[in-house]
Amino acid sequence: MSKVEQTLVIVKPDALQRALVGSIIQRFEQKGLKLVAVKMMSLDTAILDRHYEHHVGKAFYAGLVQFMSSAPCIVMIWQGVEAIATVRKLCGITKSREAEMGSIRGDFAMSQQMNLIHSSDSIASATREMGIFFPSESEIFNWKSHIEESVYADDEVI
Ligand code: 3AN
Repeated sequence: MSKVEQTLVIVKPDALQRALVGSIIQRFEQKGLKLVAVKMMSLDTAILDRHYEHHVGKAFYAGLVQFMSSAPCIVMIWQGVEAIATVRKLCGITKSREAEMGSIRGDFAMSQQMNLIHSSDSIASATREMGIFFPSESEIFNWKSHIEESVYADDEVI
């Protein structure tokens, strides 16, 4: 079974407002992950209700929708060996002020809601979320990275 995974990342409105989009994307590139899809989107209630189906109805949900639709988001798919867990670690835990230093939330954020970034938390979530934000296969690029043989040993990419 291949260990190469794809994971959905959303750079949230607070990151755009704080001009952190470039710094956040740079973290993923520097780690050695491969960008295979990217676009800017305004997220409306319909798409947020699908994405956050497990949070609909919670006390913080109305505020979350208001925040997530307050400015556009950058939606991306990153690919790599065990990319789902790796990207979660790069992002840091939900409550940013307690997130590990060195993570994106740990270094750049203080809030539990305005925590700059979302990433899929499992293979099932990644598959579901990529289907919501990138319903067309034509938006996902299968390109040959020239640095990959310096990022991974041959027997790591199976
Ligand atoms: P994560 O994005 O770290 O996977 P989830 O899925 O638990 O976290 O929550 C989704 C989003 O909902 C968070 N990124 C955050 O913006 C918001 N959120 C989660 N819990 C709270 C809370 N207790 N109060 C306010 N916003 C929250």
